[in-house]
Amino acid sequence: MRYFANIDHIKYEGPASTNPLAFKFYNPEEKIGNRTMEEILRFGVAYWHTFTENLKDPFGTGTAIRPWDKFSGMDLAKARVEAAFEFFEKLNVPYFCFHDVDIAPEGETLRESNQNLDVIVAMIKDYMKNSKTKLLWNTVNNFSHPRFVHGAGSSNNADVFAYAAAKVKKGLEVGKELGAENYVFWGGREGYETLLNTDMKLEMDNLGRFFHMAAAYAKEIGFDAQFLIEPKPKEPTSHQYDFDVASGYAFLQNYGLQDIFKFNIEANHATLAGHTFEHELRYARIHDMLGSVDANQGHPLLGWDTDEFPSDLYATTLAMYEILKNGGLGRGGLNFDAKVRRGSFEPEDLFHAHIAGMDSFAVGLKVAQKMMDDHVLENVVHNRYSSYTEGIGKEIVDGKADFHKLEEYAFGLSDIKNESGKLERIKATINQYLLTAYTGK
Ligand code: XLS
Ligand code: NI
Ligand code: NI
Repeated sequence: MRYFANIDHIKYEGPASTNPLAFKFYNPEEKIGNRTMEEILRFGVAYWHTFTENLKDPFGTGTAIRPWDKFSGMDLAKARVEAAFEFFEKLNVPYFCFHDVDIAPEGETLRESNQNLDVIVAMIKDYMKNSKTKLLWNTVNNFSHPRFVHGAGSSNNADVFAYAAAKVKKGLEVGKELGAENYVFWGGREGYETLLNTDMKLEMDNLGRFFHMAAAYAKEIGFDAQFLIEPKPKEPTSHQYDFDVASGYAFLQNYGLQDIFKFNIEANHATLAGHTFEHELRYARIHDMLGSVDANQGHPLLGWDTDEFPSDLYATTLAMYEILKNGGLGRGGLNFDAKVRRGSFEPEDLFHAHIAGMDSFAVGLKVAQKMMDDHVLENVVHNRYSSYTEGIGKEIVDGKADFHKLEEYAFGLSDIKNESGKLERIKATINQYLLTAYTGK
């Protein structure tokens, strides 16, 4: 307990608290329905943004002050593990997530990288024995190193395909060793810069092969984590193959992978794809493909993956509505794939950021649950589609109508009446719930 010496355990103190290092809304033990907030929200800390990130941007070097940065190499990697478990305990968070290169430095060779990983994984395993914090998911970074310049599983270079496969093989072994609930594939550089030099069909077929090989190996070693694909439309390549949930789902179906994978949905990736966060969650949910969530938010004025901590209560409410409708996240969770701003460089900011995010989702959970208890949106939708519960509408959904029947019916219509969608009224009602879920007034 030495990296955040001035910070005590973060406790729930309620909405009236003025202590910045306390939860105002996230009360882990509070029951919402028959589960606690902790059980429903399943918060996770992203190792890369919290312990590895130095807050550089394209115009300047890193600003982050991190007490463990006085070390280097493997000593730095070990110091980060100590800092991480101190942070997890003080924040009282049930999960964490990492890429291979976040926890251990790459060596000169693949073998050396794996040896570095073995040392740190053993250390993490040891720390996990005395910690409640478990591994939500791990993954490997197959995008930063120059060898992945043209992609990994979709690279034009078969040697790179092999190298990427070897890294995932190790990643699966690490996930098994640490008892990961899920294993994530974010496409990194799996896409193209230009079609002019790209064999799209071969690249996509190879990606399909890559995923099948990964699944086969996980089965072989008895690693039963849920596999997750994390869609993102652009950045770093101009087109990424896992553009959004809909295109990812089509890909999975094309390659016979739909029963092996679910989706890890990131808010900022949804908005980059021109969707709302709740759209992506809904699309996955209605196809029974919602696996886990990377909780963050984009900046409304910036067009890239800014990975901000979630603070927009409207967004967290609509996200939690989808998650509750899904019956929860199962083995998934809410991983803060989010980083503090470059100007928020003090170690304490890491706590403030997570507290803000956790409180925001706790509010979203409570408001969404209350709206569901009162059937607010369910009633709206039920009434709006009532034409399909009787008469010709019922015949359509029951499969008893054809074009002849519908034409005959249409000839008999004298005037067609539509009803208002009442969007403004619905939004006003949501505001009412947002403002009263805690006060009850
Ligand atoms: C990048 C992604 C990445 C994944 C894990 O935009 O969000 O951080 O979550 O590789
Ligand atoms: Ni992510
Ligand atoms: Ni992202």
